[in-house]
Formats: sequence, C-alpha cells, structure tokens
Amino acid sequence: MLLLVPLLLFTGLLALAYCRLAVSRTIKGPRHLPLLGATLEAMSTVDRHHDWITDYAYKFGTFEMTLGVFPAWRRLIYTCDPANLQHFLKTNFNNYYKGTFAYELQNEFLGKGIFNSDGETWKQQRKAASFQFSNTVLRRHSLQCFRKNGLKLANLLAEKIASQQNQVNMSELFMRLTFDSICEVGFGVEMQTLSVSMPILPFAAAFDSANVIVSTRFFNPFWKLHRFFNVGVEAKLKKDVLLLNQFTSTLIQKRREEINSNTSHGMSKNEHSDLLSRFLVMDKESAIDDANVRLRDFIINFVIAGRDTTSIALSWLLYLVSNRPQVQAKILQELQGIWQKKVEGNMQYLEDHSHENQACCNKCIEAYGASLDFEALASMQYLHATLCETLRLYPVVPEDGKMAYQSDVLPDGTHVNRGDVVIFAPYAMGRMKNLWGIDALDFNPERWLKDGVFEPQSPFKFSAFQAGPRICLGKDFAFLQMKMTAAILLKSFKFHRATNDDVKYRMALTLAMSKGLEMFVEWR
Ligand code: HEM
Ligand SMILES: *[C@@H]1O[C@H](CO)[C@@H](O)[C@H](O)[C@H]1NC(C)=O
Ligand SMILES: CC(=O)N[C@H]1CO[C@H](CO)[C@@H](O)[C@@H]1O
Repeated sequence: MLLLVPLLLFTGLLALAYCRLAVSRTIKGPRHLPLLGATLEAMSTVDRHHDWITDYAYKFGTFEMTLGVFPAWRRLIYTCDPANLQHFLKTNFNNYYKGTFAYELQNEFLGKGIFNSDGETWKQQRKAASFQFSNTVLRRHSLQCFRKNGLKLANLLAEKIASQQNQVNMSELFMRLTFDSICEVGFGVEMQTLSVSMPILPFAAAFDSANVIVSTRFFNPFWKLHRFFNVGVEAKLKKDVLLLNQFTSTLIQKRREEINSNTSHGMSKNEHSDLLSRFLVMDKESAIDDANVRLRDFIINFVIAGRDTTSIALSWLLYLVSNRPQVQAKILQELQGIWQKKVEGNMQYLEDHSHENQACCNKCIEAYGASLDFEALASMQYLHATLCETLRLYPVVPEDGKMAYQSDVLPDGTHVNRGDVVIFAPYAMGRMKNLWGIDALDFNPERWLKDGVFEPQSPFKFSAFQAGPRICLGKDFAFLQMKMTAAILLKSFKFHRATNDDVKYRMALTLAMSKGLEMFVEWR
C-alpha cells in the first residue's frame, strides 16, 4: 500500500511528460525525447552550437526547445524576428528580466552590478552610468587612453619585428589592450599588462579565473555543494573573489582620499576624468559602506562589459580583413585620405622610408596616432561599415535571453509561458537571408554604405549590441577604441595568418576564437 503512492506519483509524472511530448511533436524546433527534451541533441552539437541554432532558425524563424532533465525542464524560445525582439526588449520590457537563476550563478563575482540586476537596482545604475558616459571630460580622456594603448601595441609589434619574433597571438594582445584601457578609463589605474614581457598581474589573473569558474557553474549541478564544502574550483573562486575585493577596496579608498584632498585644494567636481572618481563625486551623500559595495560591483561589471567584447571583435576584424585584400585596400585608401587632409602634405609618413631605423618608425606611428582625433575617427565610414559587418557575422555576444514574468504572446503569434526564456541570437540573425538578402553569408562592408556614407540598421535587426532600454551602454566607446586601434595597426603593419586551420569559435557566453589568432606581422 505504501509503495503504491510513489508508484502512482511516478506514473503520473511519466504521463505528464508524455503529454508535453505529444504537444512537442507539433512544435517547431529540434526533435524532443521523453523526459529529456532536446538535451541530447544540444549536447552532441555543442562545439557548433551557434550554427546548429542557425539551422533551426533558418528552417523555422522562431522555434523552441526544452532543455534539462524532466522535471527540471526549461523551455527556451529562440527568435530571429526583429518584431519579436522589439516586443520583448522594448515594448513589453517590464515583463522580461535576466532571471534569478543568472543572478545566483554570478552573484559572488558580479554582485548587484548593472549586468547582473533588474528593476530599480538596474535602473538607478543605468541612469547614473548613462549620465557619466555622455560627459565630455570622460570622453576626451577615453580617446587619449585608446590612442596611447593603440600606440603601445604598435610599438610592441615593432619591437617584435626588430627582434625577429614576428609571430604573435593577436587575441592575447587585444585582450591586454582592452584590459589596460578599461581599467584606466574606469578607475584611473595603469595596469600595464600590455608589454613585451607579457606580465601576469594578480588582479587580471583572478578576474579571468573567476569569470571562467562562474560560467562553468552552469554545467555543474553540484556547484552549491562544492561551495558549501569549499572544494575544487569553488575554493579557487573564493580566493579569487577575495583578491578582487581587496584590490577594489584599496582603489576606492585611494580615490576617496584623493577627491577629499583635491576638492579642498580647489579642484572642481568636473575635472576628475575616470569613471570611479566621477561616481564618487556624484554619490557623496550615501553611507560609505553601501557606496563601497556598489562601487566594487560597478568596477567588476564594467570590466566584464567592456574588455572581452571589444578585444574579441578586434580579433575577428583582423582575421576577416587579413584574408580580404580588397577590403583592406579600401580601408587603407580611406585612412590615407583622412591623413592627407589632416597634414596637408606637410609631413612624410611610413611609406616614404624603409623601416630600418626603429626610432624613426616609432615617431611616424606616434605622429599618425596624434592625428586620430574625434573628427578623424568619425569620418571613417568604410572602417565603421567593416566593423559592423564583422559584428553582423561574428557578434561577440552570439545569443542572449530574457525570462518572462508572466505569460505573453509575441508579435508572430508564439505563446510564451511564465518562466520561459526568450532568446535572440545575433549570430543566427546575421545569417538570415530574409533579413540581409541572398548574400547574407558574404562579408560585404558595402551593404552598410549608401553613396559612401554609413547607414545604420535597426538594432532589432542588427542586434549585436542588444536593443531597447538595455542596449549596450559602451557602444560608442567600443567603436572609438576599435577604430583607433584598427587604424593605427592597419596603417603601419601587414598581417598574415600563421596557420592554415579554420578559425573556430569557442562555446562560451562570448564568441572568442577557440585557439586565439596567431599572426605574422611585418611593416607595411
Ligand atoms: C564590440 C564591443 C561590444 C559589444 C558587442 C557589446 C555588446 C553588449 C550587449 C549584447 C549587451 C547586453 C548584455 C545583456 O544585457 O545581457 C551589452 C551591455 C552593456 N555593455 Fe556592451 N558591448 C561592447 C562593448 C562595451 C564597452 C566597451 C563597454 C564599456 C565601456 C560596454 C558597456 C556595457 C554595459 C555597461 C552594459 C549593460 C547595459 C545594461 O544592462 O543596461 N560595452 N553590451
Ligand atoms: C592566444 O590568446 C588567447 C586569448 O588569451 C588564448 O585563448 C589562446 O589560447 C592563445 N593561443 C595560443 C596558441 O597560445
Ligand atoms: C584627479 C586629480 O587630478 N587628482 C590629483 C589629486 O592630487 C594628487 C596629489 O595630491 C595628484 O597626484 C592627483 O593627480
């Protein structure tokens, strides 16, 4: 008799699972198995995940799959329809959130920062950050910093050439470049990770390690147990987070003291050029302990948002351009035109000498960098188009989703249940012929230009930066840095792939190259 109850319960559950299966037979998407949904197919295709998603998107437009093991199922709805994106990212914004699941996985690392929060916590940070991001002091400081680091990378490559070690891992160098930049713009610290000696800084190492560990929690159902017993990677994470927190609290303390002493010496509020100081000045009223936690979260979230994204995009750009002489020629032609207008023929540049004298080369690159001001960067229409084309086919965030608070119906008629995750996939979207035409798979910067002038696309169609109220805050900064770096490098150097293997992406939240980008570099 006692055995009967669990038995009945079990058959009940099975029956339920079959009902869902019966429904799922008619659903658009991968084949679903009893109790497992599409989990096995998802697991077997993991190293070509984004192309697998693209295949279904191509077939169905909007499709669904249920992942997990019954009863811990989650229904995912993938869509490539701009009208659907507009609906859940903007029109019905309040019904969709990042999901408690995501907060929990990333909590120790990201805290309640802008990336890992919703509702009021998010709104306040968004407001404060947008206000600061539009500030001219900050923008000017950022440009200087992007220039300085772009030149530093160029000098590093020049040294490599001089010492005949001209095979370099550009992914690694770009990662160091953007890390140094984000730390300087974000909190006024020169990290100096970009240097020939390739130093490993404890903060940078702890940051990377923590980032990887929180993303692997996703695949480890026992992570909480490991955390509880403080074993394995969870023990490592705890140490990393401690180091990060020590670093940030020392920094916040230092900036706080500086501001107090400088304001008393008559420094005006608007002169502080890093984001952290600006937040501190803006936020003087709050209790110090609260403010410290908020600022710590801000720093970490800011590094996450700005570093890998920009450096991965630069790697794809270099990869795509180095295989396409015609695209490269057009970029160079544009850069040459802008340079000539700037100097009006008064100055010689790289093409006029033989690169035998390193000091002279460095001076030329320096002079070229100095000419890259806001105006020069804004006039780079073709390079801008090339960057957008890169992000269309290789969006750094290849898919991103939101969870529904309440059930809803998308514009194309798809039903969303409470707790479902609605996912937009920029990688698949960039490959849809109904959105980009029959040449959707071709790399063609011209598609963004009309009479030589860049023409933006709707963010609901070109979704690499997301869209609506949570659209990427750093988009302009990212373009400034990418254009600055690409212009300096392409004008001075030629790049060739060091290997012939296909470049593949790594399965992660961002679309990094699985083996990095090894390049031979030489003077142009
Ligand atoms: C090519 C470079 C970049 C790409 C493709 C990119 C893409 C994105 C995407 C897809 C999101 C939405 C993420 C989500 O909510 O799940 C986002 C958010 C964000 N990005 Fe970027 N990003 C880039 C560079 C940057 C840079 C350089 C910064 C900082 C200077 C930055 C700051 C942010 C911030 C603060 C958010 C959170 C906005 C919010 O939730 O309200 N991003 N970005
Ligand atoms: C190149 O650098 C990237 C990014 O740091 C790394 O993932 C990759 O393994 C490196 N490649 C090689 C061959 O060392
Ligand atoms: C932002 C700024 O200019 N800070 C200055 C405050 O004062 C210290 C020395 O007292 C300077 O080193 C900082 O540059």
